[in-house]
Amino acid sequence: MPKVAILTGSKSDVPTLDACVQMLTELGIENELHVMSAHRSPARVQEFASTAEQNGFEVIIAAAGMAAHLPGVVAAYTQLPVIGVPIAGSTQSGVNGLDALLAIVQMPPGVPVACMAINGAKNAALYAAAILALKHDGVRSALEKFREQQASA
Ligand code: RP5
Repeated sequence: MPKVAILTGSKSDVPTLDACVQMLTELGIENELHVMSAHRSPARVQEFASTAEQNGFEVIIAAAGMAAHLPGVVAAYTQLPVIGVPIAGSTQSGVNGLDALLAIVQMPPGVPVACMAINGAKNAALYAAAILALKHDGVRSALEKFREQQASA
């Protein structure tokens, strides 16, 4: 099965990403969550992103709050699809993730990232699955089953 990387800018973001890990796991998609920051540990981000494809990852989900440049920096170092998740974190900025949403959605032309809703961790997993379903029949079947169950619930 394919492998998805979930990167996030801080340990404080991890609880918000539980829904992403759960959804990927429910769909049978192997996933790894790593904390790394575009500004606090930029070398780690560069190393991970530039070797992600050769390490077997097919999609990267990158979540961050505030001035959320992690998805864009990751996308600069890889041609894999990058799905950004703006986080409304614990920090009392008063804007509830709008800062991160605008930072992620407003990528200048040339290096795109997808952008989910604020704290849209579950949809990031489902969007990653939709990309993988183009190539992996097992993911396509799992996604179809999920949609059917969701409709009947
Ligand atoms: C961002 O800054 C992180 O993604 C997090 O959402 C926010 C605050 O980080 P902490 O101060 O909680 O580590 O880089």
